[in-house]
Amino acid sequence: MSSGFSIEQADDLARGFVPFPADRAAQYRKAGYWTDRPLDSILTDAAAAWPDRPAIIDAAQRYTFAELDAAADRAAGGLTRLGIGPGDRVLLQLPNSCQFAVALFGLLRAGAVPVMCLTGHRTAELGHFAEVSGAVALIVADRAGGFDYRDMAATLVAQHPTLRHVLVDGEPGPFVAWSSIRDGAGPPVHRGPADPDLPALLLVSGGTTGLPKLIARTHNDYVYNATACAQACRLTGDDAYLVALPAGHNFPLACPGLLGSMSVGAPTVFTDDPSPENAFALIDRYRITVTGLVNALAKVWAQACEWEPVLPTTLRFVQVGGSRMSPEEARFILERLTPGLSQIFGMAEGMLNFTRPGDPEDVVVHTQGRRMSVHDEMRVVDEDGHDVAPGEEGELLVRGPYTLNGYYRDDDANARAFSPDGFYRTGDRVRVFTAGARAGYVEVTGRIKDVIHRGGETVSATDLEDHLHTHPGIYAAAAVALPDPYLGEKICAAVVFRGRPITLAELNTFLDERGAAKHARPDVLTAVPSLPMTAVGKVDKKQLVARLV
Ligand code: OOB
Repeated sequence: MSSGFSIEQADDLARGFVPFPADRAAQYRKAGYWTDRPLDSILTDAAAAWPDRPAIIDAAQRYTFAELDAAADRAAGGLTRLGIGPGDRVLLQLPNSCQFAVALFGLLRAGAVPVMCLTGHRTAELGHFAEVSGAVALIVADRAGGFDYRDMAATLVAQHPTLRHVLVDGEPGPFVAWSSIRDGAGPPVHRGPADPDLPALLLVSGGTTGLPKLIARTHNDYVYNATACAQACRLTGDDAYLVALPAGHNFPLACPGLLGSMSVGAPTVFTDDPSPENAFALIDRYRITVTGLVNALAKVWAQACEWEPVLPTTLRFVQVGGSRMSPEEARFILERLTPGLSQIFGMAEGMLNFTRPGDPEDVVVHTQGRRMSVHDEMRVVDEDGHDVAPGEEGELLVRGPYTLNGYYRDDDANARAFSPDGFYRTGDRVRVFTAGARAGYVEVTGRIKDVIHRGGETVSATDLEDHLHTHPGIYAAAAVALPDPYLGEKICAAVVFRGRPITLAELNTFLDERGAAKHARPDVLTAVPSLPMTAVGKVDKKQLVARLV
């Protein structure tokens, strides 16, 4: 192993990074959660233990762990010769494919810090990531999903001169071919990180308001995230994981995802086409046992089980998360798609909650799981920041062995998003059950700010959506605020109907029968063919409002 960082490189990476406080870091080491190993050691260890097992597979390629390990070192050699070195940030935006993993580990082995972009991000997001992170390079596909990433790269490099290199997987156009870096002649490189408490990679936040923020995850915290999640999900080498969501997202990357699967010697299959037809065929072909889905996709898969000729019968554990799922939706998925449903409430910022294999059905349907680690500290507070009584609703504040202590280079956000004692304010409204089988499990009841101020009343969008989702004629629904000269805001329900649309009057009769509060009913009902989605597939309310106004 060659030497790690120079002092200057470590200083530049550390600028604007908020580390774990020393006392808590010591505690996590003592508990054995932090092992002081670099993130790519997950691959090093897998290649040593199971060299010949399949590691990653896509429609065109496959690598064993030993092959991926060697490919990562070769790619690191190419990146190093290009001048990409320890601590350098590199925007990584590749579709779900083996090359995503080769590039990720190549960057880590070169000591560089990948910024995990999603394929749905465009110049606005990537420009922002380049600006904040000071990235020196961008790795993209030539084309994917009908979009030419080289055109976007040309715009980006013109606007962000710090982006010195663009590497293209496929036909490079005016840029450098990723294959020439990956397979170029020259010695392989395998660098260790100078400090496992420094960032290994940067994730992007999942919010739908404003531009995503950067989240630095350290080697120590992210190795723990992936390996502990794999253990809690009881993943073994007999499992096989399907990446159906964008691979750069925390969920399919490390919860347990690609990295967790690797840590137990299980293969990961990548697909860029999560349609039931394609995904079910892959699940059948590779005997996939585990995957992670957002709610909308899980519902599509569940529905498709009615007509698809090949059913995903090898699945033993299907994680669904990313946004709130009503008990009715959970039951729909449980009954139609898989008895192995697991709800997961996670965030790129760190903390994970999920239901475990073998949890009772009531827990799986009615909760979003329990914390991954006993060292995840949770507080539930009211508007004034005071702890609510046990079992009551409030905002979730968290800190722990894999939760960030500050966004990367964003003092303004950090002043708002963290309590003085270092808890991250999630913005999520939750209750933690105190008794029975659900004790210790969390229910996410909404976002603190996802409310509609109608007249003098504050209406929870989630509560109304939950009511709407119980209607048999409604496939999906989102409640949003629209401006109103008299009420300030009025309630608009945007609904995807299963068949014939129902009228507002019919809907209100239904809500009456369910006992929904009078002031919390839609003023406007709009039928839509589909709801707009974020890059990972959550309902994008900002875009929805823009469309409706
Ligand atoms: C996952 O991560 P992000 O960073 O895209 O989004 C995090 C936010 C959470 O703060 C919460 O508001 C929401 O997404 N969320 C849920 C949820 N899971 C996430 N809200 C209600 N119920 C759930 N089950 O979305 C993410 C990261 C890792 C694993 C799974 C999801």
